[in-house]
Amino acid sequence: MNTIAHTASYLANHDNFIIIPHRSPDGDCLGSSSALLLALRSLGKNARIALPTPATQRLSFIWDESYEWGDFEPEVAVAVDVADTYMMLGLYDEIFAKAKSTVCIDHHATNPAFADVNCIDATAAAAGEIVSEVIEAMGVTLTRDIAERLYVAIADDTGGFQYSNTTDRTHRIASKLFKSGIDSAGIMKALFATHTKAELELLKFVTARMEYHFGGKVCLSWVDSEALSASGAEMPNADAWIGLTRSGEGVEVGLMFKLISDEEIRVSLRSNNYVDVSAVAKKFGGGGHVRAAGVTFSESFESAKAKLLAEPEKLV
Ligand SMILES: [Mn+2]
Repeated sequence: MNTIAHTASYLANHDNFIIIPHRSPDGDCLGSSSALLLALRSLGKNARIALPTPATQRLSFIWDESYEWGDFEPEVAVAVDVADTYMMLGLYDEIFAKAKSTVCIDHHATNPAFADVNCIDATAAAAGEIVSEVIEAMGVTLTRDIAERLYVAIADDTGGFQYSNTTDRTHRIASKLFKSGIDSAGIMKALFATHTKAELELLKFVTARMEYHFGGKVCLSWVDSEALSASGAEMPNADAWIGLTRSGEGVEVGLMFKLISDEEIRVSLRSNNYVDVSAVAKKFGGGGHVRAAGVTFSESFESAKAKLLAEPEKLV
């Protein structure tokens, strides 16, 4: 594994970067990627971001079209917050595998270290914490734009500093970001207290469909094309309500099933206190963190549900 210092000097000694976040980009990977792009540009380097799937409206305030990958020959591909190569979808073959050299900056314990330079730290609450330290080690001045993107990254992956992954390191880094004049209240409101009307309509389906299992210790819900078309929402909007599945009193594990198609079921797993959902996800080829993980099934909803419910049964 490579250190922050090594990664920082590697980036400082190269040029023409393409930064790749994971598919369905969240605040952590988009905030970390855009902060890294701005930091590299402040050193006079070329940097672009290639998105495996588009960013949602929720995060548009940290995105600029000048970041977008277009006519650009990259030398170094940097995967940010990408737990494994498949999370880059087609961009892995198209860009990452073809780059002269590769870097991976990530905080997933399940990351197999797939790049030339691997800066992976599973104790970091967000990739944004690691990117903050890499940027500092490169000697980049923390502008308000860079600091706000790093703050979005860290706030999003810690649920607004609420989750158990939040540490003194998280707060120390956040404190440094405050010194660059960030609008913390505005960012928190945008991330956690603002929903589109379609998202709120979708919420009706999510709560109506909630099922409890194992004496109320496991709660699940599901979103399909019917719920999406009735609410006017899109599948990424379902992510706004994943946390609700574990918010019920007495619930340990929350499961949100996203029915992408008849044969593709994507499941988000969350836990509160003692179930390691990344271990559960890993059994079916997925991965993630102890309290937040994901897995994709290539089978029907009923069959994916039966398989997954057999797992928490052993754990809760
Ligand atoms: Mn992350």
